[in-house]
Formats: sequence, structure tokens, C-alpha cells
Amino acid sequence: MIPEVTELQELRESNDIHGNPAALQERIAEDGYLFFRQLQDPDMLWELRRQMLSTMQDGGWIKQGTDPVDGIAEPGVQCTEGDLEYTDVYHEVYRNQLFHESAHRDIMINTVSDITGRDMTPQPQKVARLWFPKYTAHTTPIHQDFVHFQGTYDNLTCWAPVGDCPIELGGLAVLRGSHKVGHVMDHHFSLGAGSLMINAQDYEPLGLQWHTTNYQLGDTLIFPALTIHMALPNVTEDKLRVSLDNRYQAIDDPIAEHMTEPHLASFSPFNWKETYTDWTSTKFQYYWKDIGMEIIPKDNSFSDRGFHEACELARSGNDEAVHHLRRFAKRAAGTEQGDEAQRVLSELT
Ligand SMILES: O=C(O)CCC(=O)C(=O)O
Ligand SMILES: [Fe+2]
Repeated sequence: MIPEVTELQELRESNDIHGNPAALQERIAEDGYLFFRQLQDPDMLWELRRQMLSTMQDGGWIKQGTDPVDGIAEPGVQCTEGDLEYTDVYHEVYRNQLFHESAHRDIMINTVSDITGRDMTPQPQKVARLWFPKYTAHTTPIHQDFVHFQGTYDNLTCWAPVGDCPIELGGLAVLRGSHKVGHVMDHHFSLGAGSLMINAQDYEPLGLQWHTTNYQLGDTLIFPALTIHMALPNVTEDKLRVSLDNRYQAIDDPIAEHMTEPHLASFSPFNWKETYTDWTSTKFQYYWKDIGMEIIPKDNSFSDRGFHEACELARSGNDEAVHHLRRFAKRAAGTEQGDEAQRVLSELT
């Protein structure tokens, strides 16, 4: 399913047209992404890396006795989004003030505003990905972001590694020009992060190329909600991949309700008050309430479809679907779908 590395092309750099809105708009309309080397301040990101990985070391994910910035995973520990033990540590990391503030830097707001020609804001829900080595069955599969983040097709995802991210550490790859499909493609059950993927038979006929790079600290990839993308597997021996993927939207566009809550709050209860406990400034707390964006309900049809596919596949003995339902039943016990997952699992034994 993951394309061979030899099929991966180098991302096109757009540093030469940074600050030129017309050129940026023309290029993103053509390529479906923009990539900038060193867009974000590497010193700030290095400090963020130190803080995030120190929290992960306290949580038992980073090998004791090593320097947290080296990102060396504790042997034998592996978990991902959807596992309760993942959110236990993830939400500790989520309380980091610099992690949230970094999305509000002028360089980011100005860049995304130039790209869209509109006044933009980061969405309240900031996202970090903390990826264990050799946990490749759970890698983020091929998808379009709209199924997860919704709102409008014009929303921009900004993906940036917090530390250098060579190909083997599992950075992001985009399918160049894929936004031109102009609609949300069918998404199906996947064991990978987000649990939804586009099947090869649907995107391969587009005849498009995958683009990625050996990312360095500060490098930033920006793309709209219909661009097809995936993460590459983290095949390193022992290194955790740490990255940010924050979303930006026009202040006069609607926002889907779940994007006004902390990430993975639907998996394990977690709120803004808990997020802000140790902050030294209120400047970026609840900032979106002053903007007053229209809040629209989340469309659950994408995730519902994936869930029902997982149930069907589990019944026919598919191991990945069984794994998914076990994880799901544990975190969603007492909900309608949690009970359904449990029922399917008990039919199997
Ligand atoms: O970092 C990942 O594994 C997934 C990121 C992603 O899909 C995104 O930024 O939209
Ligand atoms: Fe994505």
C-alpha cells in the first residue's frame, strides 16, 4: 500500500515566491500544496521539541537516561491515537503553552493569509503527532483532510516536523495536483491514524505523483482540505517522530464544532481549562470566541461508514478490523457504537 521510495518525487520549494500572494495562489492552485524550507523559527521549534519530548519522557515514552531531544523511544512501548494510553501522555503534551502559541506566529498567519487572500486564523484544535518507531501498521493512511476536519474545502493544513524528519522517520507525502478532483473521495476503514483511507483503485487512475522530502527543522508543508496525502512509515530503529499539523481557516468561514475542542477530547475527556492550567499568559486562551466564527455540527457520516466497514470486516475475520474494534470498544464503552463493537467482538469468540 505504501508506494516504493523510488516512486517518491522531491517536493517543490516555494521560498522564492514567499511574500508574493499572486504567485503563491497560482502555485497552490496548480500543485495542491506549497512547501517552504525553514519557514518557522528553528530555535523556537527546537525549544518546543525539548519541552514536548521531556513530557513524553516523564510519561515513560522516551528512554530513561537519554537526552529527550534525541527522541529515543523506550523499548517495548508503542501506542497510537485511539489507544487510551496514548491520550494519557498526549494530553499532558497538549497542555504545553508554546505548542499552542507556535501556531499563532506572524509568519504562519501572514503566509496562510497570502495564500488565500483572506484574513486567516488558526483553528482552536491544534494537533501534534507523536509516532513510535516500527509501528507501521498504524501509519496515517492515504486520505483527504476534509473527512476529519470539515468546515470548508479552503481550510489549510500546515504540517511541520518538530526536529529533522528524514524519509525513514515517516514524514508527510502529498499527491501533487490531487486537490483538482474537486470533491471528497470515498474513504474506507483503515487501521491507521484517523481510521479512514482512500483505496488505491480510486486514486491511482488519477496518474499523479507522490512528493515528499527529507524535512529539516522549520520546513513547513501547506495544503488544502482536498489534497490527497499520507504519512510515510517510521521505519527507524528507535526514534519517535514528532510533528505539528495545525489547521487555518478564514475568520468568516464556519468551523465544525469538534474543531473548537482539544484534539482527541472525544477519545478521552479533556478540556481547555485543563489545557491552560500551567500557562503564564491568557493571550491565546479562548481567542476564537472573540472572532465569533459560525459553528456548524460535525458530519459523522465519514467515520460512521468506516466503523460499519470495520464491523463487517471483523465478522469476516480481518485482523486489522478486529484490532480496531478492540481499541474502539475499550475507549467508547457505554456508547452505542462502543457496545456494537463489543457485540461484534463477542460473536467472534
Ligand atoms: O502526521 C501524520 O501522521 C498525519 C498528518 C496528516 O495527515 C495531516 O497533517 O493532515
Ligand atoms: Fe491529513
